[in-house]
Amino acid sequence: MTLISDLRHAIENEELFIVYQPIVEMHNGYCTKAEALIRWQHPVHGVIGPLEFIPVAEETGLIIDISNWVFSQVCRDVRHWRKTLCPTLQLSINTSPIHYTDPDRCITQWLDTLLETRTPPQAILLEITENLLMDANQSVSTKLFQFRQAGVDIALDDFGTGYSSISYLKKYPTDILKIDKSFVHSMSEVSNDKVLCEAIIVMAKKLGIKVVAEGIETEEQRNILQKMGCEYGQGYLFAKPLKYQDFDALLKRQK
Ligand code: G
Ligand code: G
Ligand code: MN
Ligand code: NA
Repeated sequence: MTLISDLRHAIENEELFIVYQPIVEMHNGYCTKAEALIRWQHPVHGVIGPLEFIPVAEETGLIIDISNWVFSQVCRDVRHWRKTLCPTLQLSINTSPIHYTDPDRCITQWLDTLLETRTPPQAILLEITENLLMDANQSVSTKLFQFRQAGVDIALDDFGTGYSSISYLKKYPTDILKIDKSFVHSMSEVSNDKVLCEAIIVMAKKLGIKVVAEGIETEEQRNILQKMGCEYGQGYLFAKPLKYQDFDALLKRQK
């Protein structure tokens, strides 16, 4: 398939780029975090989203090079923005299960990258999904704790989909819980989802875990979540994923 051979050259041809979606503090709208989301500027097909090429990258092993590239880019960007515009900025990176299940891939290299580039570990947030924890083995757990020990925060992404096992919160180091957008969207219609949402927020708070609600599109959703005590919000209401220059401009405006 040509997508695979094209993807092989995407890094060296500098066709990959990162967009940053602001994560704001609910009470004042101030952006102190952002999620890094990868895009591929294909020379023929235009911009291709991660849902189309990340699975291919995972199957072929190309994900290792791609993720290493993402990690270094994000380190470089967060260092720059912390120095110039936002000293407390934290950027989050989506990770694939293979990074934790394959011995010695990525994880140790990423810790080295942090040291070599003098990126403060607290500037980085690693997003993991419940799928990873579902069939987690010792190696996964060891690596998560290694990161945590180094000072990198861990976020549980897409919470509310999948199995949402509460036991994960006890068993694995979790600093941030991201409530999935499907959950946020059904909140206004289905009252059960609203109750569950509030329960998740209250529980997380008691465990000392911060909550990010994803996919906030309306003022109504924002107000409900803020009343429930949700600390952070992400979604089109605040901002779409932004190109480097546009995110830079946003940080300048709010400085
Ligand atoms: O931005 P968008 O909605 O198209 O992202 C779709 C999915 O792709 C998200 O679930 C996100 O977790 C995943 N994704 C985005 N960027 C990356 C990345 O750099 N690495 C990995 N592994 N997944 C990513
Ligand atoms: O799976 P993950 O949470 O990593 O992916 C986040 C995805 O959600 C990104 O691809 C992003 O483009 C998308 N997204 C971000 N904000 C919104 C929103 O307000 N509404 C919807 N429908 N999607 C969003
Ligand atoms: Mn994510
Ligand atoms: Na999500």
